[in-house]
Amino acid sequence: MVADGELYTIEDVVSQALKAREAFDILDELIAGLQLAGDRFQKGEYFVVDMLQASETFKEAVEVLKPKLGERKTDYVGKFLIGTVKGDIHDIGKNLVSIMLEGARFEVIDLGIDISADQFIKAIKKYEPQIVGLSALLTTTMLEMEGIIKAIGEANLRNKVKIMVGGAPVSERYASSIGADSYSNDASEAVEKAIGLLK
Ligand code: B1M
Repeated sequence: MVADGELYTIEDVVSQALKAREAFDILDELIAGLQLAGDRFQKGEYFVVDMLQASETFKEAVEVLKPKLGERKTDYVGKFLIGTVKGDIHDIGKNLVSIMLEGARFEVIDLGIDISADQFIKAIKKYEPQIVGLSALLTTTMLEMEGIIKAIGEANLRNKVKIMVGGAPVSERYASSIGADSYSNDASEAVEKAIGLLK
């Protein structure tokens, strides 16, 4: 249903499924649906608008799952500033990371998409987070991460924050080559590693 962009019926179907199944199992299937949409796009069977419809359907479904994925609690363990880097408008993975972090009692400040080094720096000064998270989904925009980390250093803020990077094209090796403190492959690993970074 996600791959086919069945926006208007997904909510009912996911609500029904939740009565019998675990939220995280359903989430895995929803992600597989997005991947299928991406494959169709790569083969030229889908236009951008079809991927957009798939992602809107995914988001609608996640709204139903949200209370089961991570309940928002307020006795925070730490502050996590997150954003998708400049030039990149993909936010589904970042949003999942944020939901799971909130479930693990992080206060999450989500700057949104297409965020420049300057915007990250202003937000670090304003919110004073312990961890800054950078997300990128394109092989072109992941290169922005290095510049953002450098700029944070030039603003004399590098020793005040830990930096985590993630997103489909990013790897552990790339993360350490650009001076990030941590890399996570998915949202649950991001939570584990964020807790580790606080220590
Ligand atoms: Co785009 N897109 N897209 N897209 N899109 C991909 C990424 C692509 C792989 C599709 C393909 O060709 N097969 C391809 C990238 C190719 C490349 O760079 N190698 C691509 C392209 C080319 C594009 C455009 C350039 C298309 C065009 O316009 N010609 C364009 C770029 C726009 C831009 O950003 N400037 C574009 C646009 C879009 C839509 C707007 C239509 C839509 C995004 C909507 C939205 O996000 N609101 C979209 C979508 C939906 C996709 C696919 C289909 C799905 C992405 C997704 O949400 N995955 C994607 C194909 C695919 O992934 N197979 C594709 C599910 C999500 C849960 O996974 O984001 O990886 P992910 O997040 C994971 C982990 O990576 C990790 O945890 C998350 C949860 O487990 N993670 C972190 C992510 N961030 C993290 C941060 C952390 C830690 C972990 O710490 C801070």
